Amino acid sequence: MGVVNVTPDSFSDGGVHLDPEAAAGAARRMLAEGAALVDIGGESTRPGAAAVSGDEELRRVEPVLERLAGLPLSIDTSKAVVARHALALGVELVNDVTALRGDAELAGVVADAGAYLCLMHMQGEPRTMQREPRYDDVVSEVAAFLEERLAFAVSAGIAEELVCLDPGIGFGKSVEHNLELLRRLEVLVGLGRPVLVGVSRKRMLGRVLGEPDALTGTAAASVGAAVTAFERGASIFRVHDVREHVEALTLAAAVSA
Ligand code: HH2
Repeated sequence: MGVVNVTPDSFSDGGVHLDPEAAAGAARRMLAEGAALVDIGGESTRPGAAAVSGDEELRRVEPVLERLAGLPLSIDTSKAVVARHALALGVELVNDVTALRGDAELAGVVADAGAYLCLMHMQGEPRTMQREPRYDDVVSEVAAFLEERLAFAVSAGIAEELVCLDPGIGFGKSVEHNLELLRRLEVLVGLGRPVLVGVSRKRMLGRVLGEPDALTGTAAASVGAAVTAFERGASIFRVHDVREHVEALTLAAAVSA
């Protein structure tokens, strides 16, 4: 899954893809490099990010989705109004970082469209989530949360076969919490749904490399993290550097096979 953020403030590509033509070009390039789909987002969820209105989010993403009609896309949104428009334009998957807790109408929109859905774990909300996140056992707490949100999605009429689960790397988690989730990813894989991991360029990578003030991580560190996640059963990788990940994961898959 390639990432294109149509935002001024995303942590890694903020401002780069604000022009719809540039955003569509980046998405096409990612598909040509081997991405199975591209995740289009109109609201940053980086730590400290401010929320945007549905109107503004739609204004950012709609011209991009129109230019990419017919291509495999997901929409990174928590808002029913944005998801509804995106699905009408042919988007196949709704990637909701609130796991259907942000907008009471979103579950119905996904169910009615028969769309794929990604449910992600987050402790707190983006503005404040990195202020001292706490868990007794991060892996079992994230697993219990995802299991509960999956049951909720199914009760709202979304087919279980259409749902993937995501530990939410960096969403209300310390570096050690993130590492523990990657280390014991099999517990989440054991929930029986495909596991998506989004660690690409995140600041924890820079911190592991010894830069306490890092705001992003490198492509090489991202690839390393993705390969370890693959080896523990992850099957969808949300990444900014598509070619590098496709090459590394093709190699890792060949070894596993
Ligand atoms: N991470 C980000 C955004 N959406 N969705 C899922 N399912 N999993 C993730 O880990 C995830 C996500 C944050 O990264 P990015 O989109 O690059 O930045 P920003 O939120 O600043 O736009």
